[in-house]
Formats: sequence, C-alpha cells, structure tokens
Amino acid sequence: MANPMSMTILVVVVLTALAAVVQVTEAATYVVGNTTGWAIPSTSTFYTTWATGKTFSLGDVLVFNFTTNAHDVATVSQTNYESCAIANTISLVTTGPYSYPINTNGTHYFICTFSNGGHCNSGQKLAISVGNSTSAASPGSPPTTPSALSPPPPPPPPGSSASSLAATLPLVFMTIALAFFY
Ligand SMILES: *[C@@H]1O[C@H](CO)[C@@H](O)[C@H](O)[C@H]1NC(C)=O
Ligand SMILES: *[C@@H]1O[C@H](CO)[C@@H](O)[C@H](O)[C@H]1NC(C)=O
Ligand SMILES: *[C@@H]1O[C@H](CO)[C@@H](O)[C@H](O)[C@H]1NC(C)=O
Ligand SMILES: *[C@@H]1O[C@H](CO)[C@@H](O)[C@H](O)[C@H]1NC(C)=O
Ligand SMILES: [Cu+2]
Repeated sequence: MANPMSMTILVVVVLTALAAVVQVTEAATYVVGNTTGWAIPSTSTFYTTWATGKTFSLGDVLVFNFTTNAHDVATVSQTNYESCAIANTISLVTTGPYSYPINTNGTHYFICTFSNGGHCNSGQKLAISVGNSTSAASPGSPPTTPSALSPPPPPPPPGSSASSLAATLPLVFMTIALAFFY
C-alpha cells in the first residue's frame, strides 16, 4: 500500500496538472482598437494593424466600444467586408458597447454601416482569423471545394479542452505507478 507521503505527492502532481489544463483554456477579452474603440480611425489600416500579431481563440470576446447612434457593428461576408456593402448583413448591433463572443473558427468580418458604408470605407472594418482550419488564406488562393471523387472528410477532432485532459491522463497514471514503487 502507498504511504501517506506518496499519496500527498500524487495529489499535488494531479492538482498541478489540472491547473495547467485550466490555464491553457482560459479565454481572453480584447477591446477592439484599444483606447480608440470602434470609430472612424485615423488611418484606413488601423484595425488591420490592431489585429496583426494577435491570436484569437474560441471563447475569446471582442468588445466593440462605441457610442450608440454614432456607429454600429455588422457581421458580414468577406465580399461585403471588402466592398463595404451594407445590405445583407449577417447580424447588426446598434447599441454600444457590444461584446462579441467568438464561437466559431474561421474568419470573422465586421463593418460599421453608418454613412451608407462611408465609415467602413474610411477604415472602420475588422477581419479576424480564428483557429487554423479556415478560409483565412490570403485572397487569391483557390477555395478548397471537395471533389466528388475524394473520400469524405474525417470526423471533426474532439474539443481542445477534452484533448488536453486526455493528454494529461497518461501522466496521472504514470504518477500513480511511481507513487507505489517509491
Ligand atoms: C492594446 O492593449 C493591449 C492589452 O489589452 C496591449 O497589450 C497593447 O500593447 C495595446 N496596444 C496599444 C497600441 O496600446
Ligand atoms: C469605452 O470608451 C469610453 C469612452 O472613450 C471609455 O471611457 C471606456 O473606458 C471604454 N471602455 C473600454 C472597455 O475600453
Ligand atoms: C478551432 O481551431 C483550433 C486551432 O487550430 C483547433 O484546435 C480546434 O480544434 C478548432 N475547433 C473547431 C470546432 O474546429
Ligand atoms: C489544426 O490544428 C490542429 C492542432 O494543432 C491539427 O491537429 C489540425 O490538423 C489542424 N488542421 C488544419 C486544417 O491544419
Ligand atoms: Cu461608424
């Protein structure tokens, strides 16, 4: 039978491993544009620059900080994002500030529809890429349409937290084994 000291070590190791998993999956909150908020920026590339170098993940939150009736936030297609077309928005939020939860991988496109797209044309537009299995590729790369002859795609991988936990389990069992030997 394992002695109390071994059991104590075991508990500490397990708790440390679980804490590491929790830390990895912690969500982040981003204030779009930092202190500029969601507004007509001083340069048309402002929000592109803001997003550069940031890694957005599922569960993160984007805060669009704007004054109601001065701006809005529309989620749009890539085509509408590029042309600042304000018809056929996917969603439209007119009350600020607005917290947008990132729920899907892929590229998310946002514009302000004010002035018939004038704010967007002045640079009030944002595109962010989430995850890796996305259409985030640069414009010009061919779309990946599945061929009728190719086999069906594999099932989606399990959630990241579940796989992290699964990766931790062998470590836990190894620790239990060691605790009994020493
Ligand atoms: C924006 O805020 C983030 C933290 O929220 C900070 O790391 C970054 O340096 C800020 N960028 C600018 C240009 O202030
Ligand atoms: C939103 O903008 C207002 C006015 O500029 C500012 O006082 C507030 O701190 C901002 N909120 C966030 C979350 O950055
Ligand atoms: C989203 O992308 C991340 C990073 O590549 C990946 O680990 C995760 O499995 C993806 N989730 C979904 C639901 O596609
Ligand atoms: C996405 O990332 C995960 C883990 O990093 C990897 O297993 C998966 O193959 C990637 N998917 C694509 C389409 O690159
Ligand atoms: Cu605006």
